[in-house]
Amino acid sequence: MQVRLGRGNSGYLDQVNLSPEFVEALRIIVGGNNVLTEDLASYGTDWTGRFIGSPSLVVRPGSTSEVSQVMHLCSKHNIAVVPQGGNTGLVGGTLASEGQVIVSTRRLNSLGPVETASQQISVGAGATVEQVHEAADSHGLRYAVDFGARGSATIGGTIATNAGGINVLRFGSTRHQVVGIEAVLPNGEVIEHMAGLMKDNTGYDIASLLCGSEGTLGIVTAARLRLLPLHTSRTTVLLGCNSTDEVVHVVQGVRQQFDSLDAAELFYADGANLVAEAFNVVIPFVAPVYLLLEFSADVDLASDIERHLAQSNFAGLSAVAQDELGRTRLWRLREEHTAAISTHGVPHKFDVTVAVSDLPEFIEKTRQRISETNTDWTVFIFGHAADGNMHVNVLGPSATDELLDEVVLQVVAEFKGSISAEHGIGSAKKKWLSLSRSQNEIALMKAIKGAIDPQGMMNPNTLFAN
Ligand code: FAD
Ligand code: 2HG
Ligand code: ZN
Repeated sequence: MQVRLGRGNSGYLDQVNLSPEFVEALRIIVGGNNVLTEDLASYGTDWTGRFIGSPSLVVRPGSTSEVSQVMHLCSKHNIAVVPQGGNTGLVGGTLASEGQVIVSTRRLNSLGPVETASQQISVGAGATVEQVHEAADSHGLRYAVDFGARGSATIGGTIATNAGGINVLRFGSTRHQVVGIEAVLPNGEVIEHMAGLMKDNTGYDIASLLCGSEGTLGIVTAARLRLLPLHTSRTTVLLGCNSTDEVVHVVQGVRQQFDSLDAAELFYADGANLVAEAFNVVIPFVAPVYLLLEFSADVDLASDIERHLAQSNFAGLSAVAQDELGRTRLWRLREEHTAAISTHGVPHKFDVTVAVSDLPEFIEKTRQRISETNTDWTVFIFGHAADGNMHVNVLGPSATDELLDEVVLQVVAEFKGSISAEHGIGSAKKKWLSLSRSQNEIALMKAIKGAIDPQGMMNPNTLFAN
């Protein structure tokens, strides 16, 4: 059973039957081919298949001006709007009810020139993360945000979720890469602040406010992004560890020793085996816990890393890759977890953070509480070890089950962690927002939302439970 949305819960904004005049006015703005009223399943269902909405219409504007006109029209007709980029989000953040309109940003996919002097690029919100990587790479530069859904996730979506990924420990999350923003407010007004000045203390930081706003404040239409020098040498190391304690110990040592550490990813034998079976990926050696480390620098670091591990008494097995093929082979073991789990059913997903030093105890307690709740459920844990950000995936409970969510998120609260490290609150976790944010904070967020979106028309099923 999936979580299905029928009639919306945003009050007077839901008009289950969109008027022919409204639909015709949209067609005039974006062209008839870009107003879809049938076969909306790929827009209406989330990546996991757990959240199924029932949008009445999808509109695909091709420019900022078209987005502005669409928003003005929706506001005039009191129609709720759900922004959507690549639809790779994992928390039901693009779930639209009947009578609501999905604004797809995928046609806003322009890529400006890579500006090597400023090391910046301006891109449309619909450009994918991978397109930005390719553009930067061709100029000896690099875009710091990276993760498995790079081929489909859009820059607008990554800004709206403040996406994290594998390189946060070295370069920060999406928020830290955004140096300029263009967005359309619910009433159709355009906000543009794209100069990309490195120093600019002229009042509130609107770009930062939109980072993590999950489509509840407006539609990001373009962004200016910081790029970084691309190092000449990359070294990827897979370590076989005996315990989560050992992983934490190795990560701490490596971080202290190497400022060239880009990524430190943890996964267990059960997840590695699942990936190996699902996608025919070779596991180089058997271990209870794996730690995947990646370093980039302008010198070859392989022997330094080997020396460091020997000096810190690391006694497990390891595999090293410095070429693209070898690197990809090792990374698949980690990155294909999400897809491999989905081949066995529709999971419940949690993306949580606790203090890195608490990881061993947190993981043990989470597994214990879940098995006390239901011994038939299967649990996979993996994630970004240096950030204390674990992904807990559970197969077994029905999509609408809330007991599991309650159990896992309460453990997170006991550890004073965050119930969303990187995917956002969406519709999946809005009921539990108060576990991570105080009543005063939630009231302030609602006041900001009310000031920018007084009609409550932006993504009404996301972030706030009421
Ligand atoms: P969508 O899914 O379309 O939308 C996500 C949210 O952003 C929704 O609330 C939507 O309303 C809003 N939104 C989208 N575009 C706009 C816009 N232009 N303006 C305003 N609001 C907008 N996430 C991570 O953080 N780290 C990871 O490591 C990671 N790995 C992943 C691996 C896989 C295999 C998959 C499937 C997903 C992964 N994700 C990860 C989750 C997902 O890719 C990110 O949340 C991503 O940022 C979503 O981008 P999108 O374009 O698909 O957004
Ligand atoms: C990752 O780190 C993503 O691979 C997805 O954030 C996590 O599938 C998940 O739960
Ligand atoms: Zn992640």
